Amino acid sequence: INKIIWVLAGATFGLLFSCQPKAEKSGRPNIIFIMSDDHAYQAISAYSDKLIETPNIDRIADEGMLFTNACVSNSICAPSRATILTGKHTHIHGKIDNNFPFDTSNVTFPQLLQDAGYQTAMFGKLHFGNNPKGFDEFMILPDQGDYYNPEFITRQGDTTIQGYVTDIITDLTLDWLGKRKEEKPFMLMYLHKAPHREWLPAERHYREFTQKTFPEPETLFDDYKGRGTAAREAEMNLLKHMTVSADNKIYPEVARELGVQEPSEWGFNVFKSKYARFTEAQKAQWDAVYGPINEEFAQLYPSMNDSAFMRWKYQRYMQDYLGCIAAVDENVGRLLDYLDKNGLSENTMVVYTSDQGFYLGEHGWFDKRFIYNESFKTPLLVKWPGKIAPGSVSDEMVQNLDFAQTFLEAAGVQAPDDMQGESLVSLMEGKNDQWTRDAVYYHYYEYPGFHMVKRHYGMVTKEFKLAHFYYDVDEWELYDRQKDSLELNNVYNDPAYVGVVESLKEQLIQIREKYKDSDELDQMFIDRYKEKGLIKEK
Ligand code: SGN
Ligand code: CA
Repeated sequence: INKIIWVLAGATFGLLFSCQPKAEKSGRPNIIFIMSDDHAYQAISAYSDKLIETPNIDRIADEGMLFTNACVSNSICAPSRATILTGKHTHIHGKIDNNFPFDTSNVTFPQLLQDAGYQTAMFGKLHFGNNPKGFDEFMILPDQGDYYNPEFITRQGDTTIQGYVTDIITDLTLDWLGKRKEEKPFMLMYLHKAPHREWLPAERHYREFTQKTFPEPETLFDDYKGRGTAAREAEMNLLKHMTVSADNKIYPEVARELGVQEPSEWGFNVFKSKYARFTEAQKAQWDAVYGPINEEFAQLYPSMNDSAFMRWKYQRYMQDYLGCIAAVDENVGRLLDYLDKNGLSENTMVVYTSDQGFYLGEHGWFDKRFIYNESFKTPLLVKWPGKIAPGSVSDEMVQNLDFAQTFLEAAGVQAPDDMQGESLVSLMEGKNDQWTRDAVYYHYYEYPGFHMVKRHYGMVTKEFKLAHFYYDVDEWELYDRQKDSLELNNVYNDPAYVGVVESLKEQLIQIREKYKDSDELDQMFIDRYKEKGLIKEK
């Protein structure tokens, strides 16, 4: 009997003890998903140091893996975020553009992780028009959010926080990390608003960045010859469509006085509403740096020709855009330091990515949306000590579609059969032979709409990119990615590519079937635009 009592006592003690372990026994990893909004891979020094040094973001690649061929399936904000959460293409989860709200009956990976005992939290920009599901705690920006003194939506109500958005989102994130229960693993989504348009840097970066001059991309003065109607008609050219006030930060009264042709009144209104958000002290800091820029512009503008104006706009754009990145990089450093200091680095997978790529003057453009490289590719850096060898590189064609299954596999949770991506865990572990996908699918819908990029779908392999632009055109484009890395020559009608076109079109039919996309769905989404009055019937 004594023996039995001792065994029972031991079991009870063991049970009690196992209920309060410091860290979970099974060792399931924590997951931190860091995503910025519109952060081009060209502005991360792990990819290229032509424009900016990002030592903190680069640490993730130094300690882990750099993906050099990561891409999105629809290069626009909310659709990309919905794909990340659901592991499905946009025509399946239904969030095809920024206009329609996310259908919250979709199953998302955070819900599955939460069900599996993960603590979950989201801080920053979501842009869904509704609150995220599957999170113990969240503080999100309404819609696009603001750079200065931003408002946040929480389950307890809305609140405004004074300061700069990138710093605030990090403060909220670190605060939550400090308060979380240590006995459970966590999945944290840390989602920056920066460097989204209208590119307002933190005050501490105003001076440094506005004094810099950046190298111009070789296609800044692209004339769009050799491509189709879509490239020519897109409204994202620096000279023609970037606003001198909201984007380039010339005060509306200065621009008016000079008679600058603004693409629309809207640029003036955006500038005024953003400036109005500043406190008096913030206005003074702004004026101290941007005032002299305005004075200089007033001197130069009367004698500027188009190419000089284009060059000036490019520099102004880069100064503010890259200034925003500087704060993102510093704050990523704060988070990584926190993990190191608190013994969390070892068992945490840290991902850095963007909701899509972005044009930094390439082809004369800003914004995104196209299947062409700068918007299609997205940065992806991942560290996961013990699993990913430091300093490794993968050039496989991975997609934002793959995150959900990756995180579920890392957490040991079965992914639902209808998710459409592939877990990246084997690639991370260096088991490249287990990776079989060699083509990815792409589909963009938001047309007519901002920046007027036509609807198109396509397929991309390491060698080729095939795209079909439809709705108000019926045009095909083919790029030879190895011979034409700048994508300047559509070779769809080049006799040398007849065989390639034939075989890729066949593969495109198959990939559309594989992902359950179809002409009927394309039409259904067009009809949705008509019903909502987003397309005016002729
Ligand atoms: C805003 C921007 C656009 C941008 C869309 C979508 N204009 O409308 O330039 O393409 O957001 O961006 S702004 O000057 O008002 O910011 S997304 O990242 O949300 O998809
Ligand atoms: Ca975006």
